[in-house]
Amino acid sequence: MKYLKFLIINTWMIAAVHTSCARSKSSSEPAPAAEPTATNEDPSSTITANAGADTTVVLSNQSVTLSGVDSNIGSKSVTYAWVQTAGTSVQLNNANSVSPTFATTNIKATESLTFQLTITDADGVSVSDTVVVTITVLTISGTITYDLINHTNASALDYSNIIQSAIRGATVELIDSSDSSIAETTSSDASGNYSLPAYTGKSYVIRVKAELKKSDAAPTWDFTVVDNTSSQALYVMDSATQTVSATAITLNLNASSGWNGSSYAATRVAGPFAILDSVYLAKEKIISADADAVFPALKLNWSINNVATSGDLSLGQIGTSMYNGTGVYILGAANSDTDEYDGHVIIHEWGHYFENVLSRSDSIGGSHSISQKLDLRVAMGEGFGNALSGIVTDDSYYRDSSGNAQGSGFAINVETNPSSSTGWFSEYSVQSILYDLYDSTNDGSDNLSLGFTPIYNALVGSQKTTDAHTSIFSIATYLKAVSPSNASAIDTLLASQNIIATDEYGSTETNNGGDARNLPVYKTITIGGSSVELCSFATNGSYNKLGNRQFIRFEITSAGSYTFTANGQVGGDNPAIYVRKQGAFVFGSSTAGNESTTQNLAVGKYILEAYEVTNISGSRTTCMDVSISAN
Ligand SMILES: [Ca+2]
Ligand SMILES: [Ca+2]
Ligand SMILES: [Ca+2]
Ligand SMILES: [Ca+2]
Ligand SMILES: [Zn+2]
Repeated sequence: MKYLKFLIINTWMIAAVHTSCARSKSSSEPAPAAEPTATNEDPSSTITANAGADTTVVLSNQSVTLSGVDSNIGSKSVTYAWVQTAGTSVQLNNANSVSPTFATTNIKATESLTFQLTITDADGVSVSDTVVVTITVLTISGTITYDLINHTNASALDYSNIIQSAIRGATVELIDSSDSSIAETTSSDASGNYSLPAYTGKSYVIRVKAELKKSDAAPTWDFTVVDNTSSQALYVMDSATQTVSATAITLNLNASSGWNGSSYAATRVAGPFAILDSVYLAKEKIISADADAVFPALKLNWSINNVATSGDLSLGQIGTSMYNGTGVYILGAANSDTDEYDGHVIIHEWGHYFENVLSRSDSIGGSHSISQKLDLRVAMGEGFGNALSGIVTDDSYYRDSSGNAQGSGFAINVETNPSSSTGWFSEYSVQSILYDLYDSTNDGSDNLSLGFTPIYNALVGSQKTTDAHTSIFSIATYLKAVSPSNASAIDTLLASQNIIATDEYGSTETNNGGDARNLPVYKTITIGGSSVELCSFATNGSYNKLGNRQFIRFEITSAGSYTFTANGQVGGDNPAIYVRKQGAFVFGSSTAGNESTTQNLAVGKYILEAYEVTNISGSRTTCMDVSISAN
């Protein structure tokens, strides 16, 4: 503490110890050692400044008052000017008074603020002093967890082994009990820890939201777990009321499974947080490959009423866990099929969202299983979803629990390389290839450990703009292009699944899936030339199975009007044709009987899909002649 001239003791509102004073008449004034010149002045004309004593206050909703001192002013007229010189900026009210105030509402952690008072007299002589105000912030902090139920080796839920696992990245709010307003918001960290600054003397509820949100700068995301049977209300977990007095509060919260040993007897609070944590893992995996990923908003709809019956989504009739192009829906009906703890199922469906918004999928969806021969677009999408669930979790076992007391289930090891029904039409082949490309466990023909980044780069790069349909041919071609040193090892892996991918069209493929009519994968056609024969058949099942739909690739080199015809060879045939460009719908024609349609097309490469309409749900072999002519 140092006074320039005459020390005059005053009272001050904030009592403690001073720091320093300084005086200046001008910026060129000598250091204090030279100040004795000022002693020639009339003492009564010399002013001093005292900004009050350093102090500590506990954060509250009360404003803090600074207290300057009227020192040795005598009859002089002086002005006061307070400025903040250190610490998080606060708004000083009445900064030109002796005792200004400031609010601490933007102080979030204990810190010291420094303020300087300058008193200037009518002669322009000014003197200054500083004061340090330390704001002690009391927090409510702790760890948030949910009851994680893992699987038995038989893929049932293992209620004898419930682990309290961190709720990571979730929004945590401090709700002011007096008016239910949101006082503070944060997110839990990767260990489930949170900390919120609270005001002494107030009461709060801690609310944990089943959401992952970040919107400030890339990467950004917006994932929410909502109840589709309750107007898509967001799931939350609230604490008991906490009153802050003189000390910080430690408050750990756990979302309970609701399991009482034999059934779900209480609210299944943990369910939405289990879903959220699978999404957290998936999001983190993408960010590991792309630190600037921007995820469009996604709602994950879950309810204990979500049953394996199709119908009204708002009643829980979701049919199966699925992505419908807008949202993800997750089964939740106990004693039938619950999926909130089946993380691979959730990540598989999230993978369809990823394909839709950040990559590209031309899949037409529909029912499928790993043993079936599928439309190549479906095989790619479903195989990718299964592979992604293994990649994200670094657990190759895709498990789906179900049944009474969630006591049964099945598993698919995506690491397993199938030995039968292999090929470009098999999701089993696709998932094993994609997983083997990623993983570092060599098995079979797998000697590759590319990690996720090259797969991600192919998915969000060339796969989005392929002129072919999205398939194992396109992704494999682009993976070889981005890692040419691994091209031959990738070919070896593909060959072990009876796949030859020399280009995105599979032009040199020889595996016909048991029917010569499936090759080439994309037929070619001469515009204005002879018709091309395609055969649609359902020997592998209907709608989305291999052989239902056949493809022709063609290129328009001159924009204009073109006529497309598809004529069945037998009475009763009902062909339909669709044309797409880089996966986007251009036109479709599906009338009774044969098709003939005239369309204006821009220059570019297109894929024509033709099929027998009966094969959407039934079985009929229809061979048709397709032609394209310029008008
Ligand atoms: Ca399940
Ligand atoms: Ca591998
Ligand atoms: Ca492997
Ligand atoms: Ca037709
Ligand atoms: Zn799927």
